Amino acid sequence: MLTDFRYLEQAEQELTGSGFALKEHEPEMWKTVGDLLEVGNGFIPRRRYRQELRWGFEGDHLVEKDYRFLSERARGIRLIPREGLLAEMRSIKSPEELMLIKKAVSVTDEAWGRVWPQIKPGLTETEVAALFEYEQRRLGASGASFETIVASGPRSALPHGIAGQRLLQAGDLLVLDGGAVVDGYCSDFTRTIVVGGELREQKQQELYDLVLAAQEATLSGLKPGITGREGDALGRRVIEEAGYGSYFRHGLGHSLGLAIHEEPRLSPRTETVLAQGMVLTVEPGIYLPGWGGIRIEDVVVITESGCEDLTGSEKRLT
Ligand SMILES: [Mn+2]
Repeated sequence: MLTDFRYLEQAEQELTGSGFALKEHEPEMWKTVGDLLEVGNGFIPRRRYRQELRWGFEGDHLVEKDYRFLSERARGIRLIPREGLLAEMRSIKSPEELMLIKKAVSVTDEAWGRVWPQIKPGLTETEVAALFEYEQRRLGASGASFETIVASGPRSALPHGIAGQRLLQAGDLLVLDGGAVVDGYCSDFTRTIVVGGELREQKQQELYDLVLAAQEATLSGLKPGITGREGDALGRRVIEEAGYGSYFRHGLGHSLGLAIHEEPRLSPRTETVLAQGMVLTVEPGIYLPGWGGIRIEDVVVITESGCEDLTGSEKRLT
C-alpha cells in the first residue's frame, strides 16, 4: 500500500496483520509506482525465462496521462485493464460492512425525524439542507454522503436539484435526498413531503401513492437470483402501467457502501444477478416538468429469500 507521509501512522495501524506492505510514496505518486514496476526491486519478481509479467489496473480509474507514463516505465510488463474488478469484489457486503451501513441508515432516519417537523413556509431549501446535515453530524456522522438535495415546488421535478435559495411555500412538494457517512460507510435516503400541512391539489396524493406502490412492489419482489434489470422492472412496471413511464427516467436503485454509488444497479441495462449480502437503494420517482416531482428512497439488503428494508422513516404522505 502506497500513501503519503500524512497517513503513514494511521496506515501502519490499520494494516497490522493484513499482509500488505506499506510504502511512503513521493509527492508524485505515479513516479513511485513507476519505480516499483522496475524488475528486480523486490516488488516485481525477476522474470524467469520467457515468463510474461502482467500488471492489472482499474481501467475505469486510471487517467490517460498516468497510463502513458506507466507504459513507458513498465518495460517488459504487460499492463492489463480490469474494469469493475474491485467493484465486483465490493458488491457483496461482509457482516461488519452491513453493520456500518445500518448505522449510517439509522443516523439518517433519526436526523430526518428531528428535521421534518421543523420544515415550514418561509425557510429556504438551503436552510433545510443545513438542518439535516447538522443533525446527522450531531448523531455521529462524519459528514454527508453527498451534497444534500432539497428541491421544492416546481424545482422538485429536478431529480438532482441541489438545495437553493427558494423560499418554501405552503402546499409545495419538497423532496429531500441525503445521507450520512458513518465510519466510512454511506447511507442514502429520500422522502417527499408537503410543506405547510395542506395539499395544493389531489394529484399530489395520487402521484405520491403511485410512487409508493412502485416502491412497495419492488420491496416485496426483490430477491436473490433475479437480475438488476428484473429488479428495476418490479417498480418501473407499476409506474408505466399508470401511464407515467416517460416521467421516470433514472434507474430504480444502486448499490452503496464505501461510495455512495456502487455496483450493481437496478436498471434496465443491468444483467448482474442479485445475491444475498448486496445492499441496494429502491428509489422510484415521478417528475413532471413545471409541476413538481416525488421520490421515495429506502436502503435494502438482499437476504436468503427476499430483502430486508433497513430504512425506518415514515412513508405515508406527511
Ligand atoms: Mn440514491
